[in-house]
Amino acid sequence: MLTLYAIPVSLYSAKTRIALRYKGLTWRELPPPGGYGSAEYKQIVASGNLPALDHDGFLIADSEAIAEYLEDRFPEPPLLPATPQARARMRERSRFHDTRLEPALRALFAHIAPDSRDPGLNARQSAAISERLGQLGRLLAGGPDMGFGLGDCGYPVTFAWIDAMSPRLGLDIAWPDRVRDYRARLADTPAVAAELAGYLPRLTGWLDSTGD
Ligand SMILES: N[C@@H](CCC(=O)N[C@@H](CS)C(=O)NCC(=O)O)C(=O)O
Repeated sequence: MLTLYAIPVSLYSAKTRIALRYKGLTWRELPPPGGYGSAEYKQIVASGNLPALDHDGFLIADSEAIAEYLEDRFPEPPLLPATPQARARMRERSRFHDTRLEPALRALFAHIAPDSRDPGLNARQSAAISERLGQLGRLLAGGPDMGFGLGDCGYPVTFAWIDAMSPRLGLDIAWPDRVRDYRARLADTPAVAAELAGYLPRLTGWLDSTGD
């Protein structure tokens, strides 16, 4: 049995659900025992991070480690291409999301509520996110083109966050044409469409609950 520890608006949990959906897997989802950040959950997952996956008693945390594990255990349909170079490129795309684009967005998370907004930070992160999107456009030009892969799972969720936060924080984001095209292609992927259909209302509901 696959059990995913997740909370409703967790960005990386949504990324992992896209991989699970793409693989056609079924799973049950539980909130972290004891609550988010609890000592009880840290007894299960040392880092206390979400998401974490329990597969028949084997527990693994971190969305990248989980996706690679799913690829090893459930190879069809593949999330990685066949050649070493194309696999490396797909992993590069994934790491770019987790270590470059998403952190530029995450820097705003503590400043979403109206009374904690910081116009200077919003301007700086608008520039940082736009720069990362420009870099992503250039990365995409180098392939790989396998329809959908491991490196694509995080982007639809982060793009949705950028959209949802832009009007609230007055972000000014430059979307390169190549990234717009990529985004549209991802949105047509059934696993992405299914995840976003449930995720977007939760995301906007949560943002509204912060006071907007
Ligand atoms: N690199 C990690 C990042 C996961 C992450 O940042 N998760 C957030 C929730 S979306 C979290 O657990 N934050 C609390 C913490 O880092 O202690 C992954 O890919 O799983």
